[in-house]
Amino acid sequence: MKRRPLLALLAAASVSCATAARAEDGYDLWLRYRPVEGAAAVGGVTVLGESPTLQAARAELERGLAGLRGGAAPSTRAALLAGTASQARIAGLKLPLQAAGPEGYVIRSMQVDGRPTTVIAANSDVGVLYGAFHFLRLVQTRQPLDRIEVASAPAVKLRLLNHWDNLDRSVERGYAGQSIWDWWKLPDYRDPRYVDYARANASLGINGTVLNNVNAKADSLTEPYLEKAAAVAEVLRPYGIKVYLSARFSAPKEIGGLATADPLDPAVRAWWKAKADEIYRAIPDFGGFLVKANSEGQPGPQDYGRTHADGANMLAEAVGPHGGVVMWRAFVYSHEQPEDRIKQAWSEFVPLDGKFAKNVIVQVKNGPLDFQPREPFHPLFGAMPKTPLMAEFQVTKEYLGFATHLVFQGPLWEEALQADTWRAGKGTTVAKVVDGEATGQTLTGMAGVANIGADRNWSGSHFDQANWYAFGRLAWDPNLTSKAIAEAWARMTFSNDPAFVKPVTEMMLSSRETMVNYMTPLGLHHIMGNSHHYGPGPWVAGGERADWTSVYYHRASPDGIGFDRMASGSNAVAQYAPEAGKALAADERYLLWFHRVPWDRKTASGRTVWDELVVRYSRGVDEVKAMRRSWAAMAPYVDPERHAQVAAYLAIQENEAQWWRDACIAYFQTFSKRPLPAGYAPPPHPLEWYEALSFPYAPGG
Ligand code: BDP
Repeated sequence: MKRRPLLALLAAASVSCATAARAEDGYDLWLRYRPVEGAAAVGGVTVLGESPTLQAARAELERGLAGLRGGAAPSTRAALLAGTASQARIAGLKLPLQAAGPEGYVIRSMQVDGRPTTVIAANSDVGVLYGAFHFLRLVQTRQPLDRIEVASAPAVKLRLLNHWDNLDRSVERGYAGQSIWDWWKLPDYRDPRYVDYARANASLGINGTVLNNVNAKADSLTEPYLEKAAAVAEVLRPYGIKVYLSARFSAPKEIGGLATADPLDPAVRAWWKAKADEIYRAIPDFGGFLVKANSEGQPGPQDYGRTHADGANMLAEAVGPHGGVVMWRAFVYSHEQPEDRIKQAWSEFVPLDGKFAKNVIVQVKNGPLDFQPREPFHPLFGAMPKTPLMAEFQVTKEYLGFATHLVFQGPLWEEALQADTWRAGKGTTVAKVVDGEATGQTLTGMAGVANIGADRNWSGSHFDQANWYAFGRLAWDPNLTSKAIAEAWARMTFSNDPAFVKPVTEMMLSSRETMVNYMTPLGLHHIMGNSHHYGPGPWVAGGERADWTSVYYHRASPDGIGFDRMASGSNAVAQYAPEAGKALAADERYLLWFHRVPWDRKTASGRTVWDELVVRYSRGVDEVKAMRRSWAAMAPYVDPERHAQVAAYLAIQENEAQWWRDACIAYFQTFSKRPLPAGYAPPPHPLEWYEALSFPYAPGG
């Protein structure tokens, strides 16, 4: 080999240092605090007060600014002053703190004692912490720092993660390794990672976390596990994050030795009261219970002929005196009911409107089925005005390609939140129901099923961190655009360079529609692999219940395809306000959700339904190819370690998009009996080949 002259080698090394940042493993999330221009102008940090929360705010500002300044000293000409209105120096500034409420903040550039100062002020310590993170975001994303005028308060009260984490550290539908909650070693060992978890959540304004799976074990409510939960609560408390637990409805029988869990039985009620008292002795600021009852085999009040309200109210009575809430899930369906599965929640809950105790909030998934790539919004939003209602989104991507598909969920959630329910006239968006504007409810909330695990990068993939991030930002402000969220995240997580930010933001924003194209175009739904939900499975039939199959939902036959949910069919459309139902039924994105149509029916493009399906499936694959190209061009802006992992995952995604396309086309063609439109390649394998694939060890099961 010819030796290169030393000089050339040195030059090459310095170029690669300047362009590709040092290797990163993703642990730092969007709180990387790498040097940015402009940070040097920020003055030294003064945080008034010494509570643990204020100490956390000070530590974050110091850590963040030290990193952002790249080791340079703070500017001596400017200052940074943070504190609550209880401090005379802050009160004296007469900032408009009224609107900030108990958790909001004001950030202002102003003269204080003759010096240009950035002031972060709030009514509470946690407001200061949230303000500190907001300020750091401004620096990280290179916003102008000399004329800041920010006032922000959360639109919803409960901004929660729901961990579907089991006591053995497995995570239901988790694709990021084991649970971060190391129950075995708690309470004695508190993984330092819990602090970083708290910091990341506080940076978004998340203020609660349900530690255990909704498919709960009663053991979580026993003394040893309460001690463990109390240890976690202690770590999270300074960051404004309350701990909640999923409660198993039959716990009084399983761990209480009672013969029944009937919510109207006085002994059962007394048991829950005593249990709640015990919990609050261990965790004085315990948030409350999350309950999945009478759904998918979980016990519940209906086992005793009682209603969801009877069950929820019993628990509400137990935690109420301590200020706790009960989040009662509306994700219910039972096999005895022959009704279209997507109608069941509405049928069971709407008659109970107004019957729940004040501290009960009904938790409703974004759509009426189950976190599909695309669903219309859940008809319960706006249909229970006398009941607090919170939205549940799935951050983990159970139906969206697990951790290896790059799918940014901002657009999915934005679509749901901005959907018009029409319940109090035009413009009654889901967001307005969720934040209480439409109903006047003051107990409001948003829950995200966490995608966090023990993987070094937290979420199983670098881009899935964006989904955690987006959920938190939307919980604070459900009217944020997914574009603004994607852009801020991309800047903080990777690079502020416009040559990076623009294409990557575009890739993120179109990624959801791309996934819909290669998985479930034109309103198809629930056609994934059985039980593990990995990959295509439109042929799934039989088994213990029809509504766990694919054929139940797509109903393909030689005559056509789709589920008739109009008046001629299940009439699920009637669960919406008439204007909303009309709009949804006319929207081609939901064609096969609401209608059963012949294969030759013309779509908006002028193509038949069959041709359009093939075109969309193929487009989805082409779009993933384009994502790969666009990511390949980003190499100069990203450290090699993260760049390579994203690139490798995109290759998996392309293969799997192709697999979805080919398997679905092979399957549906057996009914459509039509050729593929000209220029579209036939699936490389016969249908049987796809059907024979099996995945006994898919993660998240
Ligand atoms: C479905 C999941 C299942 C959950 C259920 C739920 O497949 O694992 O237990 O939702 O939300 O999406 O309770």
